[in-house]
Amino acid sequence: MNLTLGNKIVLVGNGAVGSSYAYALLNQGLCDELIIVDLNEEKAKGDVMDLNHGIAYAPTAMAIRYGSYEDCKDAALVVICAGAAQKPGETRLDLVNKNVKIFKTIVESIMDSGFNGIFLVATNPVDILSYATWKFSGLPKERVIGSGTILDSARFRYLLGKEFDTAAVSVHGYIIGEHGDSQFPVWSFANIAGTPVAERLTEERKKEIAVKVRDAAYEIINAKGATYYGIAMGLVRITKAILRNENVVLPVGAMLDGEYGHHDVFVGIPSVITRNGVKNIVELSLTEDEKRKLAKSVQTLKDIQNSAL
Ligand code: 6V0
Repeated sequence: MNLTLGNKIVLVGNGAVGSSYAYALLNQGLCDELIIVDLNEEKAKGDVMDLNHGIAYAPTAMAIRYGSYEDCKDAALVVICAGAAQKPGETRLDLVNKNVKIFKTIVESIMDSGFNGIFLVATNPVDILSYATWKFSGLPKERVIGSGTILDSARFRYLLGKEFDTAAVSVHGYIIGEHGDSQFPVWSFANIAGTPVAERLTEERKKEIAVKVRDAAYEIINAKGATYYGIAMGLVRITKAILRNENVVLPVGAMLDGEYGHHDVFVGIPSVITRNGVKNIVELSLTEDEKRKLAKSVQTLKDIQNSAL
């Protein structure tokens, strides 16, 4: 990557997720410049004004303005939250064809600007659209990151934290695979301060927790129409890992290239994140059952990928 790039971020898609991301970014003072691009120019300009009125109380100064794809030229990071959202009763995968089309136009316009940074993708179905971004952009796989299972893993850690009355930050565990119905928790690695949690839970309780994590989006969408705060925090966490070159392990959407025996597919998987994007994928020693579940999740994604791209 071009390390002369500063920490300018372009946000494409300023709906519920995008605007929550912008707000979380402002609160954490992570970049000097934030450009917002959206088809709905009026709403985006309104948000730009509103966000600017919070700068006096933000941790650092930030230039926030409405912009265009031309602004991606010297951006370190382009975050895409644009597209159609999941409707009640609709699975994430139902959205695929609609959003692949939108992404072709968006990603090609971004690349036409001369963009040479990192893509972070949140739009659903996120694993397929991360793959589409990689394909349409022609960038090395390391420079396209999906939000993957960052949110699902946070939901998992939150629930385990409640279960054991321990802060979620002290709970370590990953949901891996598709950001969708075939995802699963890696129980063999879930721990609090190195102490495995699986052996302290009944099979029935483990199943309940996994289902609660998997179906959380449906529950929230039924209650309020969309989910956005949790994913916004997850996106900001990934943004921080990139811009601060953290070398931290996060469960993001990364391209498997032989890891876990799979190729040519983006899935949520623990990965080391740096200023250059995905430095490497962490290969957990999965149990046979977990390997089977990952293979099933990969196959689900590949079937859609093959028909949509
Ligand atoms: P929203 O509130 O409808 O916002 C979508 C935004 O995209 C709107 O502002 C549109 O104007 C804009 N838009 C649409 N087409 C274009 C285009 N061609 N160019 C520029 N802007 C465009 O949806 P919401 O913000 O709720 O969700 C956005 C996406 O995030 C959806 O696909 C969700 O399913 C997805 N989510 C992903 C999550 C994850 O874990 N990865 C979590 C929650 C939602």
